[in-house]
Formats: sequence, structure tokens, C-alpha cells
Amino acid sequence: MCGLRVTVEQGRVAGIRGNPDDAWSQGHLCPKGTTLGHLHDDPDRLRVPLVRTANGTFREVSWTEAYEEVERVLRPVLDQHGAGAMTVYVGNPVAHNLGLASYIGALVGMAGAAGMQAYYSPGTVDQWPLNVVSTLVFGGMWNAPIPDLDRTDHLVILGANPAVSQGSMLSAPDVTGRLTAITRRGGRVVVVDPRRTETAARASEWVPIRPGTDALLLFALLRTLAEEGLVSRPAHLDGRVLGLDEAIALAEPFSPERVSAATGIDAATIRRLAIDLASAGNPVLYSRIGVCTQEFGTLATWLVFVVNVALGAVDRLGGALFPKPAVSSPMFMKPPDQTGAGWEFGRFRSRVSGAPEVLSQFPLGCLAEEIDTPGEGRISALISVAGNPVISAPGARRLDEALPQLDAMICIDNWLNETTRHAHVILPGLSPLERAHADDLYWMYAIASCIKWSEPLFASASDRPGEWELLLRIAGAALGTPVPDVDVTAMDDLYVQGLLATVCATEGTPLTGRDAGAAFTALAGRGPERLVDLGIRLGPWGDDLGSRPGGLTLEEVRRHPDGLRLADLEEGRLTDAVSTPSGCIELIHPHIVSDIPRLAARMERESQPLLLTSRRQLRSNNSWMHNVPTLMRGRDRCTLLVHPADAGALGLADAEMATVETDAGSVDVLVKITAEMMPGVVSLPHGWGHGLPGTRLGVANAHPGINSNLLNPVNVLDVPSNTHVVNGVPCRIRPGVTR
Ligand SMILES: Nc1nc2c(c(=O)[nH]1)N[C@H]1C(S)=C(S)[C@@H](COP(=O)(O)OP(=O)(O)OC[C@H]3O[C@@H](n4cnc5c(=O)[nH]c(N)nc54)[C@H](O)[C@@H]3O)O[C@H]1N2
Ligand SMILES: Nc1nc2c(c(=O)[nH]1)N[C@H]1C(S)=C(S)[C@@H](COP(=O)(O)OP(=O)(O)OC[C@H]3O[C@@H](n4cnc5c(=O)[nH]c(N)nc54)[C@H](O)[C@@H]3O)O[C@H]1N2
Ligand SMILES: [Mo]
Repeated sequence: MCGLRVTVEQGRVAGIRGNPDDAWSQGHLCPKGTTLGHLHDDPDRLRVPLVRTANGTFREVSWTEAYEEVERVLRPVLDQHGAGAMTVYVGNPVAHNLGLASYIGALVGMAGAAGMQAYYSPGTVDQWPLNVVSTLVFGGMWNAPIPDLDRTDHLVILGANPAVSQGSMLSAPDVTGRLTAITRRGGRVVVVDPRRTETAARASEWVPIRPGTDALLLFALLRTLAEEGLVSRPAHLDGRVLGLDEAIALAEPFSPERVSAATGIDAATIRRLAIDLASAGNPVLYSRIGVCTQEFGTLATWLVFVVNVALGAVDRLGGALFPKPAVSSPMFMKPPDQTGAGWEFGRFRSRVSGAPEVLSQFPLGCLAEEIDTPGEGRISALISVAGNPVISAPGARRLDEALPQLDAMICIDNWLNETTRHAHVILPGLSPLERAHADDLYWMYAIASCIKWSEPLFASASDRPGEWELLLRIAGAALGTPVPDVDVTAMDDLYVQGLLATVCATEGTPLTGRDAGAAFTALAGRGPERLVDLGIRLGPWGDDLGSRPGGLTLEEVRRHPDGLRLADLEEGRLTDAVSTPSGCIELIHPHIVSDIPRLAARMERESQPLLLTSRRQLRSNNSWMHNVPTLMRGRDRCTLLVHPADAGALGLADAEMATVETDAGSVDVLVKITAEMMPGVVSLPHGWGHGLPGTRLGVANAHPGINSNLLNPVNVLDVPSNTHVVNGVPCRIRPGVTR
């Protein structure tokens, strides 16, 4: 999202800096942004399709040959078992790649129409609790208020490390600078985390917490606010919130004294945290992945919003505000009926372990068993789009062993890595500098309403398809056309016509009641450009496809290469932003509150002596930027962080190896002893574990690290959202190596 100024000399990137004139980022840049030249030039990056040969190696082929090979492996699966035997894995970069983000919905939607059941994504190792809570409480799965960083005077951050991640489901350039500004203007930043993170180190206060117990802390905060008469009931929320009193009543069993042992936070601190919040002028809570990917992810995420409501902070400047994106994401995940009678979960179940579907997905950890368990309905074809689940999925080893059992594995990916080495065909996309770029989903979490469009910097070989075309080609194949024969242009038209028909038939859109055919002819171009144009024109500043003259279009946005800044965060957006059946913020749902007994039982349970957690790193991006040499300088950073007291008790030495073991597996890893961990909790970065045979990642393979998901179990889940627990996994550690 940050604007770049790229210097090109003799056709090569000579340097990348933040663009000081960028309407959004005003010159800010994180280390990931500086790497696009390296990604472009990486000799390991795939530029032509690869096909696996009989002896297991890969052969470079023409695009025609690649399509024929996809047809050869995929068609028998579809003919014999139907599209129900196929699934799609939607990897993280899909959300950051214009072509993929614009058309992944076409693939998943059309394959679904052909009979595909659930699909998979890292969502269930990430933000699914947030999606569940957003759907039920605010009425849309990507609908949630974000902290008003620039006006709050008391920010409590739980389970997020924005100094490293740059903000997650919270888009803000220079987020670290903005956090520092809070304390500089006399406010407070409190970080609740088992680790004194890079963010905590800059904060006013670090509150260490036992992993998986944030919901207990938050209930205790809510109860204290109620007990002290500090619940705020501001006029702007009057009649706009349902269920606050019920939520407060549910907090009754969770007194600070009772949650203290489980959370590891003493009761006096919990009471003081509650009173600090209530005494602040503009308090707000923000939570992210450490709170989602834990035992009570949904309840904890829900309670963050409940407490924000109880503080009167929602939809108030300085509190939690609903962004107003200039373009709404056309991503497919939007529930078809989100403004109707509500949303249902568990409409169908997974074949092997019977996991209920949540927002059309099964837990990612189910994928392996759906492939390697024989029987009717087995998954035998996988389309993996910009994902590396062999590294990112809990139960990683079983998945690594299951993928070779697929009859058809097609990867749309730019590298031959731990996952794609199992593919029958790898179809590479263009480099980030060869394709146009615009963001969409993340404007929905942004601290300002901006819009930008970037043209490709470099031309690509003339025969290279965009990734969006690959998605449509496979969608066409799922619907019955041989892969080489799919008419991508016709598919694109069909998709856009379908979208327009829906928008015209839906109440309350800018096109309600208009003729879908006429709307279609008002649009020019093709592919992602046409979809972005549509999104802008139907957005809050748009020209409504001609009926609001002077309104924004892509053509106008293109005249502003530094982007357009349209508005700052505003309050008073409840009517526009909340789309629940009642139109109110709905705090109480059986799907969420039925999990409270499980949480209450947690208070009675002894804590395990050692719990494993995950962390991110500034110069990594999940698993896939480790092939960039400039990001890999310096010492091995795939280390197990251990508190000195634990290291002493376990006999571990700094910079020496140790074996970590869980019920799921064991790995040998380098130890780093540091008081930044709370005692009883250790931390491993995720995204490592390179060096596997058959991969083509020269730089990454020289610094392999270990895969923390060899340790994370598949069957330990946050119940309401089906999200994997990768924070708070009981483990055992001993010095030395196993082998
Ligand atoms: N540089 C960089 N940036 C990234 C990424 C990257 O890999 N590198 N990845 C991107 C992606 S895909 C995502 S989803 C975002 C995630 O962004 P963040 O949510 O900010 O992710 P993390 O940095 O992993 O921070 C999670 C924190 O939760 C803490 N934690 C663990 N267990 C618990 C618990 O039970 N309770 C509490 N309160 N805290 C706990 C961990 O110690 C850690 O500090 O970052 C994105 N940005
Ligand atoms: N233990 C543990 N596990 C975790 C997490 C954790 O905190 N702890 N975090 C989870 C989270 S939040 C996430 S988002 C996931 C990430 O999980 P994934 O999305 O599965 O993994 P990534 O490492 O992001 O892999 C991205 C893939 O996209 C490819 N790629 C990169 N750029 C492009 C492109 O432009 N086009 C195409 N077609 N391909 C491209 C890369 O080669 C790589 O294969 O991991 C999850 N797993
Ligand atoms: Mo993520």
C-alpha cells in the first residue's frame, strides 16, 4: 500500500525509496517494500511454466503445453468424481495481488457452482475469529472498526506486534511512528503479550499474559467496568447496540481474582487496567493474530469489541472507527445474504473429521486428511494459488506427505518451493513490477480513505498471461471446457455480467433497479482494470456508472499517480457500516456465547508448564521472502526464545541447540535466552523450514531454519471459528539435538 519511488537504470532497478508525495504513505516504507527489485531479478523466480516429469524433476514448457498438461491431469478427476473432488487453496499474497484478488472469487464461485465444496486458506491460521465476529456483530465478514491511532490517548494492543507486522487488519503507514506519537502527546500504549515485543518495548506498559487467556482478562475488565459503574452509554450508541447488558451479565463469573491464576496477571493489575481505560479521554482496544490463533480466539476477539462498546469507543473519534473505502473489495468471501436473516455456520461438514464449515471453509489442517484418506468424496485435485501450506499449515508433515498422492496439483506460484515442488504443473504469475497494482481489501481497514493505481513498470513477455487469466481458465475447466480451449475473454465478460446482475437486483446499491446489460456496456476494458473501475464507480465517491456525473472513475484516479486522499476516518458511520439484520451492533449470538462454558472451564484447569507461541519478523514475510539476499543478512533468526529462568531449569544454553517436542512432532532449533519472554512461554518464528529436496530457492535454502508447524497440532481449534491454535501449544524442551 505504501507508495514507492523506483529508480531504473538501463532497464534494471537501481533503487527503491518511499515516495514522499504519496497521498497515503507520504514517504514511509518498510523493508518488504524495498525488495521488489530483488523479487523481479531473482534468478530463481519462475518465468515459464514448469511441468513435472516421470522422474520427478521439472521441465520448462510453453504455455500451450502447460495448459494441455493441466487438462491431462485435471480432466480425469473432474470426469470421474466431479468438482467435489477438487479444492482451492487461497494463499496470503492473493490479498496483495490485484489480478488474484480480483478473480479468485471467479474461480472459487464457478468451481463452487460446478460442485466444489469447501475451500481452504490460511484464514483458519489467521483472522477467522475476526471474520466470524465481524459477520455476526457488524453484519459482514470484513466489517469491523479499527483503532483511531491518530486521536486515541489510550491504546491497548493485545496479541499484535505492529512494530514488526506494520499493522494487521489495520492499515497505517508508519504505524510505529503513530504509536510513539500517542505517548508523545501524553497518552498511553499498553501491550498485552507473552513477549515484550518490539511494540511493547516502545509502549508505556507491557502486560505479560499466559497464552490463550485473553478472553478471561477481557471478561474481567468488562466486569470491573460494570462493578465500578464505569460502563459508558453515550448518546451516539443509544438504540444502536443490542445486548450490552447481557454481555455484562455473562462477565459475572470472571472476576479479576478468579481469572488471575490462569492469565498470570494479578487482580489488582486487572482492576487498574480497567480503571485506566475508563479514565482515559479516548480509550480503544485492538487485537490481532495472537488473540485469534489461540484456544479462545473467537471469544477474545468478540470481547475486544464488547469492551470497546462498553467504553463508548465505537464510532467515536479517538476510539474504534469504521473506515470508508473508496472501492469495496469484490472478493468472494462476502456472505451472499449478509443483510438478510443472518448467517448460518456448519451448513456442511468435512468428510473425515466432521469439521463444520465456517464461512465456507474447513480448518486448513483438514486438507491433508481429505487427500490421504481413501473413499468417496476424497480430494484428489488441488489448485493452490500463491500459498505455501507445507510451511504455513499446522500438521505440516502430514500435508507434505499427502500432496504427492493428488492426481492433479496445479500451482499458480512464482517459485519452486516447499509446496509447489509437489505440483504437476506450476503456472507462474508476473513479477510485482510487471503488473498493474491497486489495493482493495486492506482499504477496508485503513486509517484514511485513499485510492491509487500503479501501472506496470516493466513490460512482460508478450505470451505471458496475467494471473487473473489463469484463474478464469481453471474456472472454465471446472465448468467443463478443456483447459486449452477456455475463452478467457468470454469468461471475464460472463463474470462481470454476473456481478452486475447481482448489484442491479440488490436493494440499496447505486445500481438497484438499473438494467444490468446497459450497466455492462458503460464499462470499458477487461480484467482487473475493469473490475477496479467498477469498484471505484460504485464506491462512495464513484460516478455510479454515469448517473452521478463528476464522480470518481479509474480514468480519473489514473491522472493521480501519487494517489488521491479522499477523507480521514470519520465518526457517525454506524448506519452505513453496520449491516446486521437489525441494523444495530448485535453483541449476543448463540454461536459465540455458547463457547463461554468452555472458557469458564479454563479457569479450573492447571496451566501447562511450557507453552509454545508464534512470532513474526520484520525482514520476513511469512515463508516467501527468504530468497531476497538483503533480507537475509546477519545472524540466524529462526530461534527459540526462552526466558532465563526456564533455560536454567531446563539446562539450555544460549546459542546452542535444543529439541522442542509437542504432541504433534519435534524439531531441533537454536536457543536464544532472553528476558523478553515471560517465564513458561517460548516463541518460534513461523515461515521457516526451507532446504527441502526439489526446491529452487538458492538464498532461502542456505538459511533454512525450522518449520514451527511441524509442532502445531491439527486438532486443537478455537471452536466457533475453526481456527488453529498456534499460540499456547504445550511443549517439552531438552538440550541438544535428537538426531
Ligand atoms: N514483516 C512482516 N510483516 C508481516 C508479516 C510477516 O511475516 N512479516 N505477516 C503478515 C501477516 S500474514 C499477518 S496475519 C500479520 C499479523 O500481524 P500481527 O498480528 O501483528 O502478528 P505478530 O507479529 O505475529 O504478533 C502476534 C503477537 O501475539 C503474541 N501472542 C502469542 N500468543 C498470545 C496470546 O495468547 N495472547 C496475546 N495477547 N498475545 C499473544 C505474540 O507473542 C506476538 O507478539 O502480519 C503481516 N505483516
Ligand atoms: N505457526 C504459525 N503458522 C502460521 C502463522 C503463524 O503465525 N504461526 N501465520 C499464518 C498466517 S497469518 C498466514 S497469512 C499464513 C501464510 O500462509 P501461505 O499463504 O500459505 O504462505 P506464504 O508464506 O504467504 O506463501 C506465499 C506463496 O505465494 C507465492 N507468491 C509470492 N508472490 C506471488 C505472486 O505475486 N503471485 C503468485 N502466484 N504467487 C506468489 C510464494 O512463492 C509462496 O509460495 O501462514 C499461517 N501460518
Ligand atoms: Mo496472515
